[in-house]
Amino acid sequence: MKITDQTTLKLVIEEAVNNVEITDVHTHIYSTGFKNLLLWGIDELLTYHYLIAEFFRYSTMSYNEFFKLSKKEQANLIWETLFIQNSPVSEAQRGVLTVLAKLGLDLSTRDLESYRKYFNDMTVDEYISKVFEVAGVKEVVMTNDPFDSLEQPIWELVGNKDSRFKAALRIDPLLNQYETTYIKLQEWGYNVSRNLDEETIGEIKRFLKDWIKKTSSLYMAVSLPPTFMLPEASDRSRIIEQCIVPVCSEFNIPFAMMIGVNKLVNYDLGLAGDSLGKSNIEVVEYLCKTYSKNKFMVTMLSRENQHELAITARKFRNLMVFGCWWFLNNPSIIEEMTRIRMETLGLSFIPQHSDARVLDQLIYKWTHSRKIIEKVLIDKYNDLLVNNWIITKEEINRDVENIFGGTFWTFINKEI
Ligand code: RAT
Ligand code: ZN
Repeated sequence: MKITDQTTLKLVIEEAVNNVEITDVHTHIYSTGFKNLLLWGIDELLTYHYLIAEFFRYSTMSYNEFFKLSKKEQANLIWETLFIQNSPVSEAQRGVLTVLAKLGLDLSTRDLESYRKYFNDMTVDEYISKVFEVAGVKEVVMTNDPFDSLEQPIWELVGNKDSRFKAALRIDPLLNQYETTYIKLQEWGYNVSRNLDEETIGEIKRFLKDWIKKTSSLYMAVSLPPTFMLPEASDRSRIIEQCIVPVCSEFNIPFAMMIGVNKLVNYDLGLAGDSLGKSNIEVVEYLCKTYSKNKFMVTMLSRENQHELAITARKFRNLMVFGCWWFLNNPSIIEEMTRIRMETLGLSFIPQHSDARVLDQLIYKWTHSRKIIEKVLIDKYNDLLVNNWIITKEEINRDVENIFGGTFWTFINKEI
């Protein structure tokens, strides 16, 4: 179907974006086999660490006192403070409302207990299917940490049985705290030492290969500080170049780098205490150039890095830019970043991931992002129409399928 006017164009784009089934390339949710690691329901939604940080903007309660409370008590306090005593206009606050509204709950009552009851009446299996359906998500990539003492035994015993959930091997401790992590590797039977001698390098590679196979990971991933540099005389630099890069190459999987987090600038806030800083784009250039047969997925946390990251992806086809990470997940910034990327890279990038930590968040993260990406697409296709470039419905569907999942899968399966 050829589209020759703006009204039809808008309707066709809206339909395509609303109906597309998403592959969410980075989340923190898990299939049911992972038991309590999968967070869901209203109390988890309200105690999301983004909201804990926002709660302390208003509250004078001590951090300690707050963290001693039960989850339900924390949720009550956050509801009262961020939703009743103040209007919930921040993106994370608005997100809770979008979830409840999309689930069909009546927000006019503001009755937290009745919302609790809705979740209590649901089994987790029913709820996973419900959330995937409402969010229009067909599959998600988890964050799988072999160093997590709760997660590790699950992989040893059960593993993942739900094909809607895919794995990604997350190796922060190996790259960011090798000085303590090597002891764990020793305990698990890998003959590593504090010094990265030849045998240790071989054993770290064996560890990585074992876990890629055990989890069927689609990519290896790490989050990194703004000071991340490479090459340099550090454990991290050596492990990346001598272990990660060759193992990723052997399995033809990308190395995903999430760059720019300053951990625990406020230690007392725990997970809510991390911040950000501007990072070095040179490190991305170095890796993409030096290891041109390797694939890299990169997202950066600072707004200031976004333009140069998009430009770097023009220079290196082995680089896939993805998502509006964490503090960038605000509508104004998502729109800006999506425009920069589309104007620079066409459709050859992954505009968004949800980063959902609570299952239910798939609903709001994707409801909000779909709308923004749709708005940018309408503008961009309109620019084509002005020049009498007649686009078809099929072409729009193809493009939308790609940016919401196809591009990721093509990159995963591609030999560079
Ligand atoms: O967005 C978040 O929830 C952060 O706490 C992090 O998990 C971040 O997304 C990460 O993957 O390190
Ligand atoms: Zn994350």
